[in-house]
Amino acid sequence: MAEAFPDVTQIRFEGPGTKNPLAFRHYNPDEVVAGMTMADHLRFSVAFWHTFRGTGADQFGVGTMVRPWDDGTQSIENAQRRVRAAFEFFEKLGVKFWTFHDRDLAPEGETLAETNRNLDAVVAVAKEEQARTGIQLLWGTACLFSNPRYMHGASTSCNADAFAYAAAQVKKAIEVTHELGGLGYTFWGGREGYTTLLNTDMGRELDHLAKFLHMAVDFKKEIGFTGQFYIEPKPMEPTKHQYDSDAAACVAFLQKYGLMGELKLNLETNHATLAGHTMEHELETAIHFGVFGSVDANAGDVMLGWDTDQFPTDIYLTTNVMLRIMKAGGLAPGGLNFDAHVRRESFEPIDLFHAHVGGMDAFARGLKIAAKLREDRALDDFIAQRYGSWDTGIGAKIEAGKVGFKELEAYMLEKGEIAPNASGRQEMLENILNDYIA
Ligand code: XLS
Ligand code: NI
Ligand code: NI
Repeated sequence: MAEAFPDVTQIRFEGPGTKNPLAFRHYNPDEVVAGMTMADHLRFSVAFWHTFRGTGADQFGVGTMVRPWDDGTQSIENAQRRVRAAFEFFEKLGVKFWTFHDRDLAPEGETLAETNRNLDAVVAVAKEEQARTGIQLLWGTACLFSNPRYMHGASTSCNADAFAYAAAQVKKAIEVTHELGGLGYTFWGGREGYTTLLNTDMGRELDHLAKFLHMAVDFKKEIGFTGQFYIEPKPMEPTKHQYDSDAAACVAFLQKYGLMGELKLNLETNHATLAGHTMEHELETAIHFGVFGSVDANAGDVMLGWDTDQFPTDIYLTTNVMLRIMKAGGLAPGGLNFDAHVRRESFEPIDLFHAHVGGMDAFARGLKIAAKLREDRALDDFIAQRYGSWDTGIGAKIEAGKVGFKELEAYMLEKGEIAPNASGRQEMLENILNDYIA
């Protein structure tokens, strides 16, 4: 097959001064930062659905993307050619991981059996390309939201047959993920939610979602798939209320249904902001409850209230994300998956490179800044000192569980008033952060 991107050779690190738009200014894969290579810290992954299936279509118009390797047909040959083009892209970009949905890879057939055969034919090419390049599958997933059969949801549908079909589809998706040596498998509940409670038995739907995940866990163990399972929080879109609305809601769900330890979270920036949270809030929550898994690296638009899935370019964001990832002890076996697409107006193949190079450089800068902040304890010392009252005296007794309300009443009756409060120094800390980002 002719090259899909003939004008691009390997993207290389040229350093901050370069004027070459197709070079890294900051991402230098073998450079060691805080004891680990940048490649190992960042574990970049390309999302096949956006980068190789995104058409640029929106509610107001048809697609705009020019993709010379794609003849626009639903043929298996076209699907296989697309996979080869994708691996050429991954290689030239220099990423080590990719992700896909079953239906991005191969077209649906007339029957489930034919659909499964189509998938196998394309997975065979992906397997060949993985072996040729050494690029690994970060996670696979199933598309349980596009086909009209899932209009009421998949595992949370009112129609039991939809649950059964989804189970068959996920079974196959886990099998091919296993076949490709995937490091994980993601459940994003595309339509697992509702649009009105007037027609919804919410408790029953939640029970069904849990049942579905338990079946998936059982099946995974049965076939010896050891990859990490993830659920991906998102509060809305396409439904009005999605059940996995944010990290905290996911923790409550996993706990109630006995799934803690089986699933971790794949956190996405734009989903955090849709939920009214910062990405760092979602990361802190997941880390605290022991369910941090992987990241869908993207960004929303402050002016637009939907999942615009843009490439991350904001250094404050990448710094804050990398601070938490380093705090969590790293990403592996997760990664930074660019669940992001180029704008409708950026329709040429080369724009795919600009987008990913920019996202990778933004994260490389975030990593270097976060590493320096940590090394200098520029924020950590302040936080430790802020909580100093808990290290000795009454604070230490409370933390150790040595006192109750009666002892605390006696303590306060004797002391009369609390020790003076100290300033939170937010503005000073913002200035320190700016110093490191500059
Ligand atoms: C959609 C989700 C989706 C998942 C994979 O908003 O982010 O892309 O990551 O199904
Ligand atoms: Ni995502
Ligand atoms: Ni998303």
